[in-house]
Amino acid sequence: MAKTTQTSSWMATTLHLICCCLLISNIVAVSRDNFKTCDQSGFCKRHRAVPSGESPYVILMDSLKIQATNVQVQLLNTKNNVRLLLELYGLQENTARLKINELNPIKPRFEIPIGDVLVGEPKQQGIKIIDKNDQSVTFGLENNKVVLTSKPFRVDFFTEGDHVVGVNAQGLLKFEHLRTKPGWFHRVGTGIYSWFSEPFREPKPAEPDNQEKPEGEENKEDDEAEEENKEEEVAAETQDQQSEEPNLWEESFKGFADSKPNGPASVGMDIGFPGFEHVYGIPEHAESLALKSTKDTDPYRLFNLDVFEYELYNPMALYGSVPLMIAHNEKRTVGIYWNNAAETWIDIRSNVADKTFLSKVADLVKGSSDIPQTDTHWFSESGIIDLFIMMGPSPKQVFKQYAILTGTTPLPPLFAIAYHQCRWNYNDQDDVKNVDANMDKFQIPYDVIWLDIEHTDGKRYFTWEKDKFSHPEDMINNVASRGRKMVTIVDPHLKKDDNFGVYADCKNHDLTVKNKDGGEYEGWCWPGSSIWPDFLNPAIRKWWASKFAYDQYKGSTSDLYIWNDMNEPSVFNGPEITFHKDVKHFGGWENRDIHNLYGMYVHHATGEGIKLRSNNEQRPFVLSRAFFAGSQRSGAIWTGDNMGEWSHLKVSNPMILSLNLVGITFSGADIGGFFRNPEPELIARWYQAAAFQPFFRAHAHLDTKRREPYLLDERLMKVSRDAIRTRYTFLPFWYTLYYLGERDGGPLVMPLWVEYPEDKSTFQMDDQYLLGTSILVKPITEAGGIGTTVYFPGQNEIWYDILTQETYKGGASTYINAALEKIPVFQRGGSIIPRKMRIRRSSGLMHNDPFTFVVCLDKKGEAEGDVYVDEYDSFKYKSGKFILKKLTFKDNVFESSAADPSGKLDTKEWIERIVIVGYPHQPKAATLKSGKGTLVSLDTVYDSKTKTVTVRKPGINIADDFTIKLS
Ligand code: NBV
Repeated sequence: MAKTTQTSSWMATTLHLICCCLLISNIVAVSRDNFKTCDQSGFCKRHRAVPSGESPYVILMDSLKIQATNVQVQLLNTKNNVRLLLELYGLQENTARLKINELNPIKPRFEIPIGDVLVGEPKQQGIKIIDKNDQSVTFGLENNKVVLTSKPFRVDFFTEGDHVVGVNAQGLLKFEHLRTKPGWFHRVGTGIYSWFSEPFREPKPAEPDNQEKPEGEENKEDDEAEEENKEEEVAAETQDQQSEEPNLWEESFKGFADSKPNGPASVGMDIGFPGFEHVYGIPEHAESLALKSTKDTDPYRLFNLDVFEYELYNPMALYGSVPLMIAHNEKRTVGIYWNNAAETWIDIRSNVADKTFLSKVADLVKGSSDIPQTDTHWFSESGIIDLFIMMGPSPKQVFKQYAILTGTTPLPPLFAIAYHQCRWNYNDQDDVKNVDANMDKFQIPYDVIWLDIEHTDGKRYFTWEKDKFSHPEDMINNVASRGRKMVTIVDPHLKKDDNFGVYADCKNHDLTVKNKDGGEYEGWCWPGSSIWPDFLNPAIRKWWASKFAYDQYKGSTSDLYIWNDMNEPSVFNGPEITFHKDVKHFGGWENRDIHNLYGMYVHHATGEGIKLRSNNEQRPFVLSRAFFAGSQRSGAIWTGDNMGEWSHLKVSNPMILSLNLVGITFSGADIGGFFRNPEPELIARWYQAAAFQPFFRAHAHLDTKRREPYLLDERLMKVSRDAIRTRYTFLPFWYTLYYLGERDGGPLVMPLWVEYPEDKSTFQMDDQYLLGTSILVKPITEAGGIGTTVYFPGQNEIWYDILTQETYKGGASTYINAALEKIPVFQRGGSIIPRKMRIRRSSGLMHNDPFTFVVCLDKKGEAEGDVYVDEYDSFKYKSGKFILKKLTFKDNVFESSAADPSGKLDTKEWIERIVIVGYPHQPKAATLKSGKGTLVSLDTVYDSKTKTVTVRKPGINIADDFTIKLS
């Protein structure tokens, strides 16, 4: 046993060394052939080969059952006589749900448990029949119309009269029904299945019915019909299988066999967006924000994978998956969410982008009269079709509709949105002490220092390397004495070592993922031979959460938080560096069915652990690499192992925007790039960009040169430090955005079209973005950059440079000089932003600091904004311990009033100054009137060059309502 363990860690170390050597010699790029192309994936090939044209599916109108909020009807595949059940639900808030499953599956197909991705059973909403004939039936749902057409089968969604989504309009629906393996025991004759499929058979799903039947007769008719259906199905089945391709019952990739015990089980369908030229979403890909046609490439792939040195601008899968796509045009926005956790591919075609060169020339000459259209084709390896159609019609309504389904990002503790200093690895507790001291010496604020895998005892998570981290609690307490926190990494693979308590516990209680034969699944990862807890099982998630209790995780304290890496999961010796698809999870499901959920469950269970250890008093902070729809509820994610290259800084913008569009708002990229030694200028420019992205962390590979910001030359150190300090001055603004994000959903950083939906020139823009609705950012992402052209959106807007207060007119582009010291960031006229201008070592030391409100006036001389305040780390805001103020400036009066009177908080925070930019003259007086009714005269300073009035020391507590009148 001991020998095996030693050999395994030796192998893991060797593997690691090989990677590192290749890395140092700079000869590694993504090892493409580790990952499947569509051609190497049986179901991908089969779905791509479905010819468009008349669908073999027809609706059996006789089977239509209409209820108050939904309809059910059977679909018949006229080629093989297999029947499907279609359910269409009207949901609240302009949303519809279309579910397609087998009518009589020989065993249940996987559906994601309610509560795991969907926050609950979606609330249904009444639908009414508008029209019905032999061929079609039309329903009304709020301002929308849904038309089900029988032959060939298609479903069309109209909103306010416009056709916005067409389902199966191209006839690509393909539903591989579960079947018994043909061969020796293949069933013959009528209705008897082979012995080996029998043990798996589960009770059939209840038949939907709204018609009463005489007692005793209820099931008879159905049973007979069912039996008949089966006979037809079965007769067609053999023929069906023969006409299909090989690899239905087993497949292999690079020598890895996939036993596919259930045979083919994939589902796929086309979804078209008439009138839409642009679609967005479906992260994670290192790709532009506006998705591209996949005519000449593989489809976009969603399959959580650990991709070493990923390539840019291609559809390959990465660490996480969110099957949400958003289509937008000048008039409206729609979203579709494909609720399926299996490997999924999405093809995109556009009648605009896919035009030939000649027809593009002809369009230029004659002008094009074509209505743009984007057609997409989705297919997943197993599960069912469960499609949500969110009909907006505005971008913000789509975000809300999706937030109702899958939830929002909970407000993080304040430290979590400040600056994080990470590296693989801080070597020992002295190293931690030195970095901490140097940050102070160079007056660079930071909140969290991180420890990567080397801090553990032989990659046994929850333990400490005894010599290097002999006194973890002292180390954490020392850091915490300056208001800071620490994070340690806890990966989901557990070293196979009976002396390692967490492993032993997992093994003894039989909590691991199983291989196809039911034994413990074993694979290779950092610790050598490892096992993986089966996070699909809610009880195992609880067990995992309990491991974060202070008496279990020895050396941890309430100032220690967690990082989950490798949770796709990464398995060094697995196919595509992950689990075999036929490994077994809780409930008998294969990894094939649930793959994209695993990482989300790890993330979630870890967060629960942090809550549990504090009796639900402490807000958790957990960073995860893998994610799925709904992961936003568990906290932060990052874009994985990027590179220290300018191109990776550039792509971080669209990647984070894409994540934000699909609700994963708390996201960021490794500052500096994880692999390679970035040039110092790149590091500084990366700090500037990341200071305006939601998750703000520097990180670097083990073999890179040290690059803490204080190690840069003086000029670049100052540039980086200024960027970090700027982030700290904006923390109250970020914090307010996060709060509103938890309440309302929607992105924190967003493409310009979200706020200016009619402005076509923004539809493909992803190198500049908005932070909330008030800040416009255009990071410099080019080596030697000295400026950039910024597009200022909004015909009627004025934009103010946040440093110089220079103004720029909306609806035009302007070249902005941006030497190294400058971050092109602008505040919108008409907005008020809360900031704290006293720079300290950490945000923890800023809790009681006073506010500055920056008011930028619009053309009418008005502005508005919000400020949110609470205890910054507890859950008490949920029971009313908070302050939310509406801030306005109008008719020369600044006003702060309670925006949510249910909130109350005692705080020392007060208002230090109000800066009003764009004010035409020096006011004669500024008079403060607070709730007590007393009038106090305040000092003002006017800068005529920048047209800025600074109202000095209102001195009033942030909790109080007040006005300040300028005259
Ligand atoms: O734990 C080591 C690294 C980590 O630093 C990085 O951030 C992760 O994305 N981890 C991947 C494993 C090794 C990568 C080569």
